[in-house]
Amino acid sequence: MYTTELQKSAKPVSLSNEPQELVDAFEARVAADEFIEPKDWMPEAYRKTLIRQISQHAHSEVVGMLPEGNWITRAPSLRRKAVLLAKVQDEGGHGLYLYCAAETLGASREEMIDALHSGRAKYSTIFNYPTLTWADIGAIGWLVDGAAIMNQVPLQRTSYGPYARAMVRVCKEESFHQRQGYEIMMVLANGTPEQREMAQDALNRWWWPSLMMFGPSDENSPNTAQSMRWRIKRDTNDELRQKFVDVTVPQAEFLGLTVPDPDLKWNAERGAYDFGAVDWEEFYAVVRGEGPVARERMLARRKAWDDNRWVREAAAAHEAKRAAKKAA
Ligand code: BYC
Repeated sequence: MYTTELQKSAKPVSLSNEPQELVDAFEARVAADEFIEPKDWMPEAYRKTLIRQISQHAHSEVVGMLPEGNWITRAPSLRRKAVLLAKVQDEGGHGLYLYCAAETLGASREEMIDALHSGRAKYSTIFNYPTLTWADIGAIGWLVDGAAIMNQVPLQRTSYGPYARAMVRVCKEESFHQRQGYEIMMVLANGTPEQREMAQDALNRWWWPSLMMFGPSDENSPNTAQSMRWRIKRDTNDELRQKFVDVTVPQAEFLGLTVPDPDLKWNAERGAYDFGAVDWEEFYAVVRGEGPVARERMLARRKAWDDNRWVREAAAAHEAKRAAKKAA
């Protein structure tokens, strides 16, 4: 319902210097739920919006490797290490599919990475919080990957073909990630009193930042109306946040843990949970780069880029040799 209202209120696409018949044909294809493919004509603003969202999504996956990568050597058993290693590798893979999807729109990998490293590009606020205990790895899998799935399942039907197809595999992997996190939480929640306390503490610290992952409230989301109209986004930020709360609260109850929100209450009339207000000041501060470990995250990314320069150079030299041999 809300979605329809937003779609109606969306401003029409800028037609300034784009041929009306091309715009009309594009809009008709989107309205018919056809995928738009790289070589198809598309409005410049649609291309730009996609490059913005897909590259930010890619950056989030790659920066998202850091908080968990930090725990690979400290995971409590060989099994936990192997599983976490696989998860972190998956996140790197997601980043690659997404950078490739953005490249099909004409963005260059170098430009995108440079925008991240220079602080011009955004990435998800969630990765600017520290992972203090092993329970944080459980909470990230359960809540952060859980929120990611909620947001990404509808993106499998986003209007841009390469982005939608990348999401199919990403969602399958995220669903494994969510389960591994929940399993860690189950073991801790049913463990010693100290382990239980650790699990509760992780839930206390990750709950609100996870709700912030869905972005600003709809009334303060400058991009939602147009992205819904173009079917890049299929649900609004608030709709997905509500769905996440409704699915996750019973999971917390099953663990015997308490969601840190005194206003959380089942609303039988709406068939959904009412929940407290997100601290938007904190959200915007983290978006501005003032998150607790924002500086460390960017230093780590820049260092990895610099330290691995030789790999990129060797790969380029190898490719040049191969091409020269082929041409000879
Ligand atoms: N953090 O108009 P809005 C993962 C920005 S990784 C930072 O609502 P939009 C994982 C937004 O970009 C999963 N910035 O924007 C990885 C916009 O700024 P600009 C990451 C945020 O795009 C490793 C401004 O605020 N998922 O799961 O319509 C380990 C206004 O917002 C945030 C994705 O990237 C935020 N939380 O909607 C474990 C999903 N929220 O660009 C797990 C794909 C908003 O106008 N992205 N902003 O300057 C999306 O679905 C949408 O871009 C969003 C925002 C819902 C995030």
